[in-house]
Amino acid sequence: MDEPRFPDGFVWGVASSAFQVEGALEEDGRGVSVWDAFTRRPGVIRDGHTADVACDHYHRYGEDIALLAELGVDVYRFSIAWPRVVPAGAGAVNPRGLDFYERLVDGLLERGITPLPTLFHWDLPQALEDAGGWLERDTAHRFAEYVSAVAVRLGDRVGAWITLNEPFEHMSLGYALGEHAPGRTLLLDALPAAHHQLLGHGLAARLLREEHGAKVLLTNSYSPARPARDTPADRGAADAYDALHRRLFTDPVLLGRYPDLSAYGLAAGALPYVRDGDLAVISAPLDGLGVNYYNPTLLAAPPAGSPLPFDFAEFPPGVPRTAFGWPVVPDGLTQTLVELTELYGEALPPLWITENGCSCDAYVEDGDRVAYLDAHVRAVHAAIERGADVRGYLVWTLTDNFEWAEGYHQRFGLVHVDHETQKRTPRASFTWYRDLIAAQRRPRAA
Ligand code: GBH
Repeated sequence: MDEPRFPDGFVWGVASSAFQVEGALEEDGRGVSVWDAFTRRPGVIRDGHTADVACDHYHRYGEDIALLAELGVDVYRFSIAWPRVVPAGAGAVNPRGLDFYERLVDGLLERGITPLPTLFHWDLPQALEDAGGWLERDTAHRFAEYVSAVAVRLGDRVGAWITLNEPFEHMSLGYALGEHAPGRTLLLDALPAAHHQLLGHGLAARLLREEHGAKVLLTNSYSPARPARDTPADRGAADAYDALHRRLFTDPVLLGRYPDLSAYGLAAGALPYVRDGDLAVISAPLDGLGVNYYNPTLLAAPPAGSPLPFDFAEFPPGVPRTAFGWPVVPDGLTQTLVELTELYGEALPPLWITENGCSCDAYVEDGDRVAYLDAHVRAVHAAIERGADVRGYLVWTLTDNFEWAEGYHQRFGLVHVDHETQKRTPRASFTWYRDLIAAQRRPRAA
């Protein structure tokens, strides 16, 4: 098949996050985050890996900017660590923390790369977690204060911000299932962490737009919920998962109302922690919706006595897998983009693929990753042809990094990192992506 041609002005980029790459956890006055504490608990991270050094990006950011420039990306999505900026989560701002992001932003701008910072990618200051974390309403207000401090320093150079990364994953893995920091296992009692993250998003969105004239995006993970078998019970399970995974984090933002979770056996009718006026804040105007896509989710009816109205099912053995074991299903990305377009209609802002990529074991010759990325770029193009307004595509991620509970075992980078020496080695996928970007920029044949 011919190379797909994307619309003029389509944006290409890569994404990363602070805790996964920076290291230097104790430098320049950074406070402790929930992930610092979690990675020190025995048995929660594969092989006891920590992110104390990660990719040493805090010191090697210049080298990483040079790699971005070589790649030719338009935009770099990174995240700002709240504990560097407000070490205790509330109160005093740490100017040295902001200095680092200023150096990074200035370095990007010098190379003509647009910075796209995420303001929260899961590294909550531990002091706030000690006070209840995202289960507490207060955390939303502390988030807005931290965002304000960042925008005051960087708002003259940063035109667009992503408030939150994947609030569903943070709620479910962090507060419901205990697989991520802060390691709580509250199951459905984790739901306030959804509302308070969204409230924080809304408060931050309002101040960024009104006080700084900035554009605001929210990034969710989208994973089409597919019934394992075409039976009413499995379709019901898929609907319930869809309500919890997609609609709970999209309806309030775009439509100003929550889905009725009780219809899916997920919660009592009213969510008691939702106060009058909250939904007006949460549905503040949005300039773009970030879509992180890895794979669809297959759902089956739950076993008797399950606390949840769905059960996860396995894709059939014939479906290819990444090194992480995740199924490779590119048409799920087209499906997600087309469904968002059809379901939210006029209420949907432009879409951005803010993460897509795969784990692959290869040192440099990562043909599996090239195949994965190529198929997913085509899937985005197919969605555009079917009417989805997609403005950009960002690969997860530039360098191999600290992959949360998997430690350094999963390698998602276009660039290999030797975690002993910190040596960066661009892979075949780096060259492939560089060439794709260059080809897309060439003027069209008349
Ligand atoms: C993102 O989360 C994060 O934003 C990023 O920090 C992270 O490094 C990156 O992805 C890679 O993990 O059980 O086979 O169906 C991804 C969230 C949640 C995506 C679980 C895939 C299920 C795979 N993911 N999910 S499977």
